[in-house]
Amino acid sequence: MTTQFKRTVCQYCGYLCGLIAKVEDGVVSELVPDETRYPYSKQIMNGCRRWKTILEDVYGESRINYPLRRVGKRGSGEFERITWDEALDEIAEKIESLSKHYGPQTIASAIGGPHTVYWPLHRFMNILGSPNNMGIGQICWNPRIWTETIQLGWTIEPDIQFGKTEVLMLWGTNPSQSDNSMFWRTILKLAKTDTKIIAVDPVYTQTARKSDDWLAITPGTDPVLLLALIREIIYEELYDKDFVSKYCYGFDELKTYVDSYTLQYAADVCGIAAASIQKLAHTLAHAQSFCIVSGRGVDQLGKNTLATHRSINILRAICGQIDKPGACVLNTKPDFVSELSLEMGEELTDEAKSFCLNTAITPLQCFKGYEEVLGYTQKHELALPMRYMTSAHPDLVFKAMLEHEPYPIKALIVQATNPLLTYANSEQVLSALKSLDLLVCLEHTMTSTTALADYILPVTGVLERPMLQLHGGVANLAYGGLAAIEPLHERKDEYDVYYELGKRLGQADKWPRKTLKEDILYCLEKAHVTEEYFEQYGSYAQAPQYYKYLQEDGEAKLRGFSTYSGKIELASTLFENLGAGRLPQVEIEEYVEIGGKNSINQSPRLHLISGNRKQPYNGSMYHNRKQFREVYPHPLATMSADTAHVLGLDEGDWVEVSNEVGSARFKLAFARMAPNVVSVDYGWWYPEQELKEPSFGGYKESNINELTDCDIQIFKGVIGTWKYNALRCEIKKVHTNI
Ligand SMILES: Nc1nc2c(c(=O)[nH]1)N[C@H]1C(S)=C(S)[C@@H](COP(=O)(O)OP(=O)(O)OC[C@H]3O[C@@H](n4cnc5c(=O)[nH]c(N)nc54)[C@H](O)[C@@H]3O)O[C@H]1N2
Ligand SMILES: Nc1nc2c(c(=O)[nH]1)N[C@H]1C(S)=C(S)[C@@H](COP(=O)(O)OP(=O)(O)OC[C@H]3O[C@@H](n4cnc5c(=O)[nH]c(N)nc54)[C@H](O)[C@@H]3O)O[C@H]1N2
Ligand code: SF4
Ligand SMILES: [Mo]
Repeated sequence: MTTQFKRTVCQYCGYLCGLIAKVEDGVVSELVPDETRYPYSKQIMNGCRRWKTILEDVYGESRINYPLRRVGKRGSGEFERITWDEALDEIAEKIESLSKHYGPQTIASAIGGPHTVYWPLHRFMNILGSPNNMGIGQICWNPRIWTETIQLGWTIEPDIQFGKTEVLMLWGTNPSQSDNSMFWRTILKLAKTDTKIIAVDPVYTQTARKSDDWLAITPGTDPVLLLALIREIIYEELYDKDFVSKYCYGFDELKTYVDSYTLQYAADVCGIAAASIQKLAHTLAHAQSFCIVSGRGVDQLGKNTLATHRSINILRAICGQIDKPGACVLNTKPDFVSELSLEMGEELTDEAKSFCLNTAITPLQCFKGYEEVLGYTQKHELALPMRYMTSAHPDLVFKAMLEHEPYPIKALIVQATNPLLTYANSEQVLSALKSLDLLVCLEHTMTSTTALADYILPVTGVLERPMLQLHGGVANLAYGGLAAIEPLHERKDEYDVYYELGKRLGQADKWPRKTLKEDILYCLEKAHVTEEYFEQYGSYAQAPQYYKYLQEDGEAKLRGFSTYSGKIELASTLFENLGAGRLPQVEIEEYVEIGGKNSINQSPRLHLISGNRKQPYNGSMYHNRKQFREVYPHPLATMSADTAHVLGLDEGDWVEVSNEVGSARFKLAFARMAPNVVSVDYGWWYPEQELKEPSFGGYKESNINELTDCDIQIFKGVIGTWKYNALRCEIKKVHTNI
């Protein structure tokens, strides 16, 4: 028997923690955390339940091991095993004939969160000539990336430093559940120091509990709070005058604009005492360094998402907290090959771009918007990843499937997402998927979505696949690890699937390298990272440099910021040209309707937060792990005991949460939180139920996306962000268990 010890990584969340695999005759018999690799900590590894299920996942019953082709009616759940050649030949033929008939834009793709690498898919689609990739690009990551790039010239990272960061604001994020790793450990350590931690969240989360102050904001009203903070800091002359006059553009306009955002107005709208807002403004303005980390709470607020991110950047800027130790650091150009080069953005022709559905409807998030911003960032050789930043609006893609307007979309490639559970408006998703001529899913397990597929392709994952996290190439930071074993059964890397399909569609010459590992090593080689180094250490990072805008940039000119004006954009002509106003535009009427004040509403209309993160689940993943279901057996709807009692509800009741879009059922739990708010888990399904029509794994029962919508008529705007938070719902007791 041969025994080897291989360094590899867990791939169940973005940290890619190092593991050492004991491999006996090609089979992993044991996994132990790699103590030499970042972000190792005994507490993290002990506290994380996910990596302990790796062997059961890789070798167990739940994985798909062979290519499958649908035999029965779509949705009948009947599939037969076929060979890879059959699968790839048939899919390539179908793609070719649909492209010939309708143009390549008829082929779309759907991606999910950062579970894998997407650039091989994007490369395939760029060469194929379709602009239509949809995913999470309007409601996760992009809003922050767009606003930082437009206002600050590039993306930033929080720079939390013990002893330097005086105030840490956790704005609409709950790392105790969503991170549970290094960042959460850092917060726990910071909580024991003098750093003041402030949580802005309608819910008194575990994160809020570790904070010094908790601001129980009314959902969706964040930009009002921010503009009031900005007003107070400006009107009390607490802002950094030197920094503002030298490096910021549009201060006078800003000052006039925020005039109406008084402390009292914000208090009325946000449900936070005026004195607390005032105190916060002064705390921030007097802090040597403050750091703001925002999350999903503000990324999913419809139009107010843009206003929130813009206002956060303004707040940082007027206090001089940009590219400064303990506050935030402007990222630098990656030393390795950028995501844009890996995805081969240059292959997408202008004609293909002209079929982008977003242009004119979401004028920033489209190729035109992308290229305009690229024009500024390129001054400093910075480039955002193209396919993420131009990702198609799902409502437009689904409507093009259903109504064939402005042209028909007939095929969808689904990679690492479960749209029937995680995309907005599950019923629209279902009808759209049913209408397709070709639905291909690259998956690990059977899901509600794969039940609708024509072909299900088994792909590799943890232990079998090398991985490199590049953060879209927006930072000079890359990390990952190699595979420990060869792919099991007939699983293939996603890369191989696209390369093989590409070859069948005449793309052979366009793929310079032939495997995922080759491309990963090629990418790192530019930063002088060898295979041996990568295997041993797994990461590439450089120490942050601060105050880069002061560096000389040829001819003794200061570097400044790669924005429209060369300064930090408090007011933005670019946003104005795109139709989003020179200063953050706030939508507020509907939030006030339910009442932001600290009184309980007598009407049954509530604020709905959909998408509470809970360990050990991730989105719709891991609901098939028995040991997880034992610790966390039910989908929860959480509200304050006071609100529940007014509605005649009690803890443990099964309730139906509903609105004009749909309904779903949850178990009621109590927590300390703002009045008139209900916060509901997302991604819930019942894999033990039949995976075929009509149940599709119980996708309807407790799926909060039965109540959400991404209707472009409501959410059109520069990015097209829709709402998963600050929605409306009603709630009533039901007498059936699930
Ligand atoms: N366990 C687990 N971890 C995950 C994931 C998962 O599904 N499960 N998903 C991953 C993904 S894709 C992402 S994007 C990240 C997200 O990570 P986070 O951004 O940390 O997401 P949440 O943990 O949901 O925290 C969001 C917080 O915002 C609050 N909130 C809701 N509405 C508002 C509002 O209007 N204003 C303010 N200020 N706050 C509001 C919520 O109450 C909640 O506490 O998590 C990642 N990590
Ligand atoms: N209501 C509501 N909806 C939301 C959110 C919310 O807060 N509220 N959050 C949104 C956000 S921020 C995000 S990021 C999305 C997340 O949405 P998704 O990414 O769709 O979420 P998951 O349920 O984690 O789906 C992952 C799927 O990919 C499969 N998978 C895992 N790893 C791999 C892999 O390596 N390769 C392949 N091919 N498949 C793999 C899993 O088996 C699973 O079926 O959900 C969004 N939807
Ligand atoms: S924190 Fe847990 S799930 Fe995330 S990579 Fe590390 S071991 Fe895996
Ligand atoms: Mo996300």
